[in-house]
Amino acid sequence: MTQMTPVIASTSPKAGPPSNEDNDTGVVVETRAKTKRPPLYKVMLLNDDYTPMEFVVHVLERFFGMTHAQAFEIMLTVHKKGVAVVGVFSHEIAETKVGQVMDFARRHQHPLQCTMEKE
Ligand code: TYC
Repeated sequence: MTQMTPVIASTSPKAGPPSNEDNDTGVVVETRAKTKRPPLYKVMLLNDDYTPMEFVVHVLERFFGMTHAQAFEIMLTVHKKGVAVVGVFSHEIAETKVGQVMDFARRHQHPLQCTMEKE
């Protein structure tokens, strides 16, 4: 779906696209394709009663490039509040991160849950 945005044209006509349309006011209106930034996705970690704190800290260091101090702080936020955003990414990167965390947790037999949500 391409949204066409009306723009008041400059007084000096210029060559080539975008297209000019004249209307009954004599005002020249240009239309151009509106560029949209791709949507971003929050990746979130959920608390549970069984995953060891050190494991969560390790996940945040390994898959989200956090320092030990940053990772420990975010882990404690999840532990106390139940959930925290650990990063914001494109759809493809967010899906990859969620998959990596879920796979790593499963391989270590921890119930840690990682989800994504449109920002
Ligand atoms: N609540 C867990 C515990 O007390 C620690 C934990 C923190 C688990 C963050 C998951 O996303 C999580 N061992």
